[in-house]
Amino acid sequence: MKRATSARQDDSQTARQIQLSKAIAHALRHDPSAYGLEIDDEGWVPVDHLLAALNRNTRWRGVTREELVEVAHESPKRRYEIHATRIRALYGHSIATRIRNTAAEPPPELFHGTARSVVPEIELRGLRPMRRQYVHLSVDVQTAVTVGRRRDPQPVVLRVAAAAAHEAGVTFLRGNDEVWLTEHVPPSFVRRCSDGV
Ligand code: HQG
Repeated sequence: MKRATSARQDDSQTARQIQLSKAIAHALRHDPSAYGLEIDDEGWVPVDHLLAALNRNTRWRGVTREELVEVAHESPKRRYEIHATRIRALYGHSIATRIRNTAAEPPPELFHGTARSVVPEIELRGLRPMRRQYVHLSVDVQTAVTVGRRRDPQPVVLRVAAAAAHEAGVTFLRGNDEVWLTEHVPPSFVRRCSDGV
């Protein structure tokens, strides 16, 4: 298999690294202003500002730049990107300002793992971003299962006809190598996956 599941990879981080990654995600995806951070329209903030913001919190007072950079670089799901002096989250945002990601041609099919309870609503209205800026889609079934297990021990995996949707005018944005983003997938492009789940 190409890679271990994300959940398994997460186990390779220490508890402290996981908590620090959660704090970084909270700052960069959900509530930058609570950390005194100003995020630009591509989601970037200076690493120094993020470090200073974390250091202001008693829990993260001792965090060094090296530790922060290591957590960001070694994030098993490639959640973050560091370029020169700046850092950003690659997906997952819920802040009001829309983050600009790169539009690209998606693979023919993408997958979405979710709870059994919401499937009828998705079949009716399509995939919606809910509390985030975008719908998050996985490149393979196994990753979608892992994502879905966050919500349901027996998740449903939905197959998205991404190429057909793209041809019909739906815009797809690249999050990272495993995650694609889009604003809405109409129900006609969503089907339950029968294989492997
Ligand atoms: C569901 C994690 C009702 C959708 C993961 C999902 C991912 C609908 C939930 C990333 C719906 C939103 C994102 C509709 C969608 N009616 N429910 N019409 N359309 N939903 O957490 O995709 O570890 O915002 O199925 O691994 O679960 O944080 O999205 O169950 O990559 O890096 O509404 O977050 O990554 O839940 O997860 P979420 P998601 P990190």
